Amino acid sequence: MSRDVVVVGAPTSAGSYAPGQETAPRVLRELGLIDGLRAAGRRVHDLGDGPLQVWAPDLRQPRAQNLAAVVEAVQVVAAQVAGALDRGADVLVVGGNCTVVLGVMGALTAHRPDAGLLYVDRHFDLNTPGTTRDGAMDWMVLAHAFDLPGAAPELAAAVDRRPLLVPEQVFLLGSEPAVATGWEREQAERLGLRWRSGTDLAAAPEAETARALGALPAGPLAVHLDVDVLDFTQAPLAESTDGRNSGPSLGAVTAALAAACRDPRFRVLSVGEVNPQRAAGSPEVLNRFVAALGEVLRPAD
Ligand SMILES: [Mn+2]
Repeated sequence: MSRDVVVVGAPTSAGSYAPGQETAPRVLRELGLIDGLRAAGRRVHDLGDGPLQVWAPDLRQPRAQNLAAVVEAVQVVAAQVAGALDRGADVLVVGGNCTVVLGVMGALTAHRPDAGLLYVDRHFDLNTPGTTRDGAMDWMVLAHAFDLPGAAPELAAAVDRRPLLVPEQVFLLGSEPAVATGWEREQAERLGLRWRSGTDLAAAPEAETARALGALPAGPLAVHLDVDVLDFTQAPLAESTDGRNSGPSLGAVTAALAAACRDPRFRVLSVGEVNPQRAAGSPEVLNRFVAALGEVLRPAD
C-alpha cells in the first residue's frame, strides 16, 4: 500500500527576479494536478496554499530581496510538511521558489536527522547576497542550507537546525557549471559537493539517479526539482531561460524523478521555479508537466 500524499502549495515569487512563480500552484491545480495524482492511484489530501507573495523590488535590501517574506514562506512550508510527515503521509510541495526546500529539509531533519536531498537543478544555488548582484534568494538555497560564509542569518536560521545540512546529505543532478558563478564553482569544489551534469542526466536518467540515491544517507529522502534543469526549448516552464537547447527533456526528468520517488526512503517531492507565463505560447507543456507529476508519484506496481 502506498502512503497518502499531502499536497502543499507555496505561491511565492518573493525570492524571484520578477513575478510569475506565485501563480504556479493555482495554475497546476486548475489543470488537474490533484485529480491526476488520484488517477495515478494515490490518496490525496490537498492542504491548499500558504501565503501569496508576489515579487516586488526591495530597495531597502537590494542584495537580499524580500528576505523576511522568503523566511516566512520557508517556515510555513516547514510546519505543513512536518504535520504531513507526522500523519505518515508523503508530501508534494508545489512552489514557488526553490527556497521552499529549506522548509522541506527543516521538517525532514526534525523527523530524522540523517535525511537526504536529491537536488535536480541546473544551478548549484550556492550564492550568497555578497556573491551575486541580483539579490534573488532563489539561487542561494544550498548556501543557506550549508550556512556558508556570507549567508543571510535570518534565512540560515529560518528552521531549527543550523547548519540545516552537510554536503554528504546532498546529491545534485543536472548541474551546469557554465551558468554558475565563480564563487559557486569554488564552493562546490571546497565542499566536495557531489553532482552530475544535465548531459549525464539526459543520457542515462535512471542510472544516474540510482547512482545518486546510492550515495545518499539511510534516512528519509526529499527530491527537489527546479524545472530550469529542463531543455527550455522542449519544455518552457522555468523562470530561468538558461536551458535553451541544453539539458534533459521532460521525459528524461520524469524517468529520473519516478525512480527517486519509488525509493523506499522517499517522503517529499518539491517543485520550484515553474512560471506559467513562460508557457503562454505553448500551453500544452503545462498539461504535460501535470501528467509527468502524476507519473512520478504513481505507486510502484
Ligand atoms: Mn535553478
